Amino acid sequence: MNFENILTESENGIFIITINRPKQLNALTKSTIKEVGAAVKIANGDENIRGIIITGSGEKAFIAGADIKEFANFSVEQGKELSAHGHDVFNSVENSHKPVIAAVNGFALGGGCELAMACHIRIASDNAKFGQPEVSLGVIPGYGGTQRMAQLIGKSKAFELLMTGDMIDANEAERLGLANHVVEQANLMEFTKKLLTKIIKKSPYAIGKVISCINDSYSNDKNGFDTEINEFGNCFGSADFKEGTSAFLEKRKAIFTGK
Ligand code: DAK
Repeated sequence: MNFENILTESENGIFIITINRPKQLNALTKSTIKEVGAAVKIANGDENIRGIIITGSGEKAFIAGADIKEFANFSVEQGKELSAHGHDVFNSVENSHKPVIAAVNGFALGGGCELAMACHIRIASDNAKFGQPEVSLGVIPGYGGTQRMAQLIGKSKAFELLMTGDMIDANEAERLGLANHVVEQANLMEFTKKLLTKIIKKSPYAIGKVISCINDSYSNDKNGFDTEINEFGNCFGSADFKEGTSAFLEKRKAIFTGK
């Protein structure tokens, strides 16, 4: 598939999605969001891919928000329609059964911060800045930011960040639990790939179930504890469980298939 606004590449089981609009600081247009959704779907459908990294092009920005030029003249209906579509795409990132890591290489503002928060893990470069400046523009976060920010850093700090529109630096993001790690920009991709490589060597079946269980604990219509009981049981019927336990007993490295 040909993309206009993103680059994709795969190496050693990792699919890298790079938002590629550096002149606009990788601001998200409608079609960019659509392409991200399509790329995540491709990665999830490819059995050679075991994990996904989302990053931004250049050294300045991960994503500096939704494209303000594009949404400046939206009507109420267009706003709702686009928000619903964005939610579908960002939910597909969060619910991807393959692990998704955001390599945040600079500004992660508005929709950019929201996309990073939809990922399972965030690694920030030391120049990264996070924020939800929507209230400065007269809107609120429209891609899950009001929900995921509170889930990640707690209600009190989420209120402050979303009501002031302030940016925070990478170290503060790490302190608040928004970023998992902060690394020098030059090492960002190497560190992120190393972490993801460690994860994808584990059972893909079990990793997918960890994702469902944690996500279900934040869902209104599901109970994460029930999901855990159910999926824990299901693990015993998986080829990965047989392989993992056999490999341990035979003192060798497991070769997981994800089945
Ligand atoms: N949209 C469009 N262009 C952007 C942009 C953005 N969000 N952010 C930066 N750019 C463009 C700038 O216009 C400039 O373009 P030229 O003037 O060169 O043509 C270029 O990128 C470089 O930016 P600056 O010259 O401003 O660079 P600085 O280093 O001086 O400043 C900055 C960097 C990140 C602090 C600054 O660019 C900035 O404040 N950017 C805007 C940040 C922001 O407010 N982002 C939007 C957050 S609100 C929706 C759902 C969700 C949303 C909206 C609608 N619907 C469902 C409808 C979400 C909204 C948001 O994300």
